[in-house]
Amino acid sequence: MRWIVGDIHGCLEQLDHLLETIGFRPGEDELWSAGDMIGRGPDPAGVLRRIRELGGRAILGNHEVGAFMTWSGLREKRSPALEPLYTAADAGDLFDWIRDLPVLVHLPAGNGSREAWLVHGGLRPNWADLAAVAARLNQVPRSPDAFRSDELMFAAFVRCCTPEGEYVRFSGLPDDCPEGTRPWDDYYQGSTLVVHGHWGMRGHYRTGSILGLDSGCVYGGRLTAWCQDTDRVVQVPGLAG
Ligand SMILES: [Mn+2]
Repeated sequence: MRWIVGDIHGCLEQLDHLLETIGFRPGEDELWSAGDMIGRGPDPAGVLRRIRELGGRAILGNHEVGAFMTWSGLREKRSPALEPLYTAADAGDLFDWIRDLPVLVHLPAGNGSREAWLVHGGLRPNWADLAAVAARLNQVPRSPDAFRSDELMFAAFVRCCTPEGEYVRFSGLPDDCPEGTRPWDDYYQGSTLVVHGHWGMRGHYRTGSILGLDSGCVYGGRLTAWCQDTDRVVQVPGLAG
């Protein structure tokens, strides 16, 4: 079974609870994070280690982008919640792994299941050939400068954007997108399912071709996982407020 988990944000206990609840079988099942494994929550290094020790995979979320930029000296902001990661004995290893995480991933269909694209924030309106975009965004080894690329930032940060593909910093509800912008998925014309995280205020939702998995675990919401093979959604309670 292939499981995709929404934004974990350093909530190791909740991740472990979720894995136990779904009966995750290391070596048999496949684990994916939809990005934002770290940031805000209590144990960022623990979450990264757990995912890696289970053979799990992940895409880049905006919190991984920000943390990597701080780690590599590209930005000064140092979030206190990430100190345990910056000072971990294995920080070098963990950041080497983060540096080369893909940004946009195609998850092939299994037995009767639907294929999907996985991205943390969303897709740009003018991205027609997603395989070509993924090939650009997922190129490794990734140079630190690649973290500043418009396309990479868009995929990891967007919630509301213009039809031309300019995103705005906004974290409220989809109906309240700033003037001139709409939720990125309003522009999506494809029929392939797109699975994303990043929009905790919107929570877990499903439309015909979009599946949102960020249900605000670190804000006292829930941690959500979706099984691509069975189309099952499982949730556990998030960090207590
Ligand atoms: Mn995010």
